[in-house]
Order: sequence, then structure tokens, then C-alpha cells
Amino acid sequence: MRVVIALGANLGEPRAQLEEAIEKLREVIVIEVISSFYETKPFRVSEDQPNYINAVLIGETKLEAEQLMKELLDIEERLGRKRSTLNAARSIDLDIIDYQGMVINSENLTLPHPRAYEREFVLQPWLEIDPEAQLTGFGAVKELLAALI
Ligand code: PH2
Ligand code: MG
Ligand code: MG
Repeated sequence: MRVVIALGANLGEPRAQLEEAIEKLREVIVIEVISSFYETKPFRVSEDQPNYINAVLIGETKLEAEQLMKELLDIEERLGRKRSTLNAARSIDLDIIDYQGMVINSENLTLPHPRAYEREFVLQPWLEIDPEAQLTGFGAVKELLAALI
């Protein structure tokens, strides 16, 4: 299955943590393309936070979506992620943005990612690696991005 994964970090050594996460993701995803790393301002967070480093990658996985999500959470934990409040600063965040264009609304997983459409820090790197990208239910990534900036 073709998957689009967003990576982000704004604590510790964000670039090194993204690199390390990418190596661990290779255990479950055959990665085809990785975007540049973007330094971005914290978006919709309640307190003062450092800038983020964000990236997006596209690859193929044999895992089902829920299984893949579990693996992402496991990698976050191995990289030392501590969960506190929603949108708190973090050492690594791995989100499934799209899984083969599927729509899922389960207790543990909502696909496509429900906030991707308004996040420049996701749409910009995604467009870089797939100029034709479509966000299921929302439209062309190129147009979603243009609507934001
Ligand atoms: N992640 C969030 C909230 N806000 N802002 C930026 N720039 N980058 C992120 O990865 C990010 C954010 C919650 O996941
Ligand atoms: Mg996130
Ligand atoms: Mg997350």
C-alpha cells in the first residue's frame, strides 16, 4: 500500500531525530522519496515553542493502516517521545497523512489525517515530492496549499 507519512520535531536535536526516525521507518516501509527538511513556525499551539523541523516521505508498506500506526507510535517511543498535552512540543511526531487514499474513522485512527488540509508544514513538503498529490476528500494538495498562502 502506498503511504504518505509526515515527520516533525521541535525538542532535542530535531534534524537528527528525523534522520533516526527515517532509518527506523525502513523496518516497515520501503521508502521511495523523502522531502527536504523544512524549518517551520509552530502552528496552532497554545504555548511558546521552538520552531519545528518537518518533512514528508512516501513509500510502500505491507502493513494494514492500524498496524502501521502502532509501529509509528512504537518508533516515537523508542526515540524518547513523551506525551503530555495535545500539540505539546515533542522530540518526534510521526503521522500517517494518507494510506492508499483510504477513508478510516476508527477509535485509534482517522484517515486521511483530519488536519493535514490546513497545515502548510505538511502540504509544502508533500507537494515537493509529489506535484500531483491529492488529499482524499479535500482535493489537490497544490490548491490546498495555494489557499493557505
Ligand atoms: N505539529 C503539531 C502542531 N503544530 N507546527 C509545526 N510547524 N510543525 C508541526 O509538526 C506541528 C505544528 C501537532 O502535531
Ligand atoms: Mg501531528
Ligand atoms: Mg502524531
